[in-house]
Amino acid sequence: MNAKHYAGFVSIVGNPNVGKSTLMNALLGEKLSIITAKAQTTRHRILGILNGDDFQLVLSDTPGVIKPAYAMQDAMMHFVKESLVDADVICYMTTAELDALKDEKLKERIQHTSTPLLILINKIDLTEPELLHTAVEKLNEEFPKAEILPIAAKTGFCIPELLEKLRKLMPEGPAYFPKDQLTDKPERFFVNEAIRQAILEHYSQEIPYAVEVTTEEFKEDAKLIRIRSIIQVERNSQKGILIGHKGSALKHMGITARKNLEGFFGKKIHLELYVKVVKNWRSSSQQLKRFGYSNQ
Ligand SMILES: Nc1nc2c(ncn2[C@@H]2O[C@H](COP(=O)(O)OP(=O)(O)OP(=O)(O)O)[C@@H](O)[C@H]2O)c(=O)[nH]1
Ligand SMILES: [Mg+2]
Repeated sequence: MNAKHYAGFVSIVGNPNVGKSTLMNALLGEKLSIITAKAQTTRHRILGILNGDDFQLVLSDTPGVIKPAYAMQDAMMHFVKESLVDADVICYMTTAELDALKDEKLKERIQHTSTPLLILINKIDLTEPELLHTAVEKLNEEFPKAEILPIAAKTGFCIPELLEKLRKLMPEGPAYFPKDQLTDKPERFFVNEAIRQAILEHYSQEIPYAVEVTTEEFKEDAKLIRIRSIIQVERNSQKGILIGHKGSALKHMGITARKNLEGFFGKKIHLELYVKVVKNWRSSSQQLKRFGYSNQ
């Protein structure tokens, strides 16, 4: 029998912290993207590939939309726009507070898109019915062609329904990726992300935003993975804060990072971390290229 197969790209876009990465992980049933309570957690377009017998959904988790203040953020916004270009469905995620999208042009582009558009009102576990009702009315006016769906990515509310809708919106066609592939990113990317997640959780203010992690060594044997990673910061003062008194801050964060990595890889991890100053890397096109933000 010649069974039909459906495949396509789903772009998840919206303001920082609305729950885009939580949604991607919920749809995948995997902890692929890192999630934190801080805005601008995601910096890249991360593909999460959901495979079924007769379908392949290629989900794009993207950075939250911001007004770029330096070159790294320009690259982040490039990833968002790029994900819209090849989308078969756009999921525009918001909360019932309906905070304005930080890029008016991007909002207009989404409003006038010819691509099927789902508007996801997330975090409805925290939302008063009155506020949700007002939000749906306002979104209906602003996006007359879109379908609006209230969800709670964190609790799983309406996630199976959303998945069903996405599957139905996929065009007929062959898979884009091998059916056993989960993502487009290499192992080391997720090592860097697991460490960055620990940094986001352990340090406040500007430190997490001034940090980029790279992994120099990843050696896996039957029982253990040995990882050596470098945490790059922009200035000496940031290096001091990261390391802390007699190395105590780095040590504490390192324990969390190791646990994150053990959770991700399901294996014992030996982790070595070093801190290095790379002056103003967030504004240097050469450094950004080295860190994988060159896609402009
Ligand atoms: N109560 C509740 N919290 C949620 C829900 N979805 C996400 N969150 C929380 O919202 C925060 C941000 O979630 P993320 O998934 O990292 O948000 P994001 O949109 O990917 O953020 P950026 O990558 O910074 O743009 C985290 O603390 C999540 O646990 C939800 O449905 N309900
Ligand atoms: Mg995210």
